[in-house]
Amino acid sequence: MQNGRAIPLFHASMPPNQPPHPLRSSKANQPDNQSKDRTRRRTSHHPPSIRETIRIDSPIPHADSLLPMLSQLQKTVTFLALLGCFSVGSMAGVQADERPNVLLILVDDLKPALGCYGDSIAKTPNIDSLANRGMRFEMAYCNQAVCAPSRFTLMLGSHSTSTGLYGLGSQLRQIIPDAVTMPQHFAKQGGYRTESLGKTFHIGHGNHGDPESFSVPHFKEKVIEYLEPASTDGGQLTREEAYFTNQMLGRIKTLPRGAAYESPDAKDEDYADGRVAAETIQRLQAAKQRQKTEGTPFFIASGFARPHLPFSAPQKYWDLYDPASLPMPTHETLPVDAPKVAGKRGGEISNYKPVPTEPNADFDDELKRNLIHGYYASVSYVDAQIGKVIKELDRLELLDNTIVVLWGDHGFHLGDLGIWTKHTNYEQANRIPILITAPGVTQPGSSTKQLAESVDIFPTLSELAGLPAPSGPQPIDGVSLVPVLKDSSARVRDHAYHAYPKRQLGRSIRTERYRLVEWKAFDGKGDTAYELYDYQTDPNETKNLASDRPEVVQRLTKILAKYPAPAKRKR
Ligand SMILES: [Ca+2]
Repeated sequence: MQNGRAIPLFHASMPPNQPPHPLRSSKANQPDNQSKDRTRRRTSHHPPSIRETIRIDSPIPHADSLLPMLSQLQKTVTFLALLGCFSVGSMAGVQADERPNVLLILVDDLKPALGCYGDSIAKTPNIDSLANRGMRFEMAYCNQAVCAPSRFTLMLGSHSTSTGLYGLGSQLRQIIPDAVTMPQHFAKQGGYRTESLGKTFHIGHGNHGDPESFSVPHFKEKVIEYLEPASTDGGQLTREEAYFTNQMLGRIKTLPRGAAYESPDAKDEDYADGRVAAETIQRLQAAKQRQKTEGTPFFIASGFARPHLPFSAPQKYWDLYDPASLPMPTHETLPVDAPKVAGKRGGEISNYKPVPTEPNADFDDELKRNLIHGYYASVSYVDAQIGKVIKELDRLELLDNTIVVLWGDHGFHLGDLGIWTKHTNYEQANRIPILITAPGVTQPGSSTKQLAESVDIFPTLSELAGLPAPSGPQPIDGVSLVPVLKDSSARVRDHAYHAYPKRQLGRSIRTERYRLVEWKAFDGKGDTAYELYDYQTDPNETKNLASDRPEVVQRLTKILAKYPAPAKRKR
């Protein structure tokens, strides 16, 4: 990757008396002593062997030697930009004292079922086009495969095993009252105006979001939504609608089940994601104006609900797919020798009709096909809404000074291993899309096999915006991916970590080749069970190899042992 080209030029475009800015300065990627100390403290959760052996500093070894060249380069930089000589997005025309804007796109339950991730079924031209603008992380993982905890890991930069925020109803401000979330950090350290639309923090199951995180009131929208009267037995409050609107939480099972999917002839804006896209467009227009008149950078978190269940999407998105050619699950049993605790039956999916309510009941082929069809239709629906937002960003000429991140909060089982939805430590529930476009830093259409976690986004965006690294008070588990954004072959970590609490807590290490899961009681007492999967020889996780490959288990267990003892479950 030709990362070296952009950095000195942006460095050069900065008046010498300005503080260094990471989008334009390689020097800023070399932490000063104070921030080095902070880095050490905040990454203390990571195995020293990894932290100490991987260089995460700038790929430009002698950035300071470029300083005498600044004046000359300064004169030429605009000219070169006008000639379109840069292979990376240009920041030309942006004043040095301006910080880049951030548009954070959160998509609920989105696995990499996207064209840009090689899914040949998915019709996702807009997300594919976004991927073409920046870097795609091929091996990105959530830290816990369920909505609320996953969003906390993103917004805090902390693993759920570090904070104890494991549940859908976990209350952030009760557990860490003074937590500084990513948008708070941007507002406090960078003077950003921070806004939140749709599903950003999880609302429901007793949770009410986090108003403290944003400069203006949250634009709230529905997650569970129906247009067809038949979907709600004629307009009744259904189970999942009640969960997501904090109603009748103690009596959910007395309510009727809503439909798992519907496909009315409807407009995009008839559902929440169409309205979130329309409102995001309005906010971008206002932000552009504000930037002109007041110089205020924006951090807009725009959260989309689909492809979360129910698969309620306009008919035209269902029509993009031929049901007969959809990929049906081929391996529908738990891996051979997997511990029972690792599996998942019933739960969320059973709260929708016509899904069987018996946890161990098999789904018939028609139901499976409809659910898979609904998932893909929902992905295409959300893709179209995201496309409108990106188009507006382009029209407003904001793309050159706006960092765009697309993130799925966790993956999704579509019948593989006999599992539907999420809530496991397996690949399909934990692998997520992460796309990052950072003007002047990322190469268009680049990709990397760097293992990345949700917790990495907070330190990454902070560094890109020239802000101090996040420092808590919550424990910071993420590392900045900026070296990788500059050079796709750079490495800042050699594994990803994720966890899921069930009767026991399952903590997992995912390397490029393997996944180890350790199942243990929260208090560490009693039996321990291990799962080991080799994705080189068994990509579909058909067999637990823990007893066959003790040397690999031992090696990965040593990494896991260096993480702090897991926090207790709290409400
Ligand atoms: Ca989710």
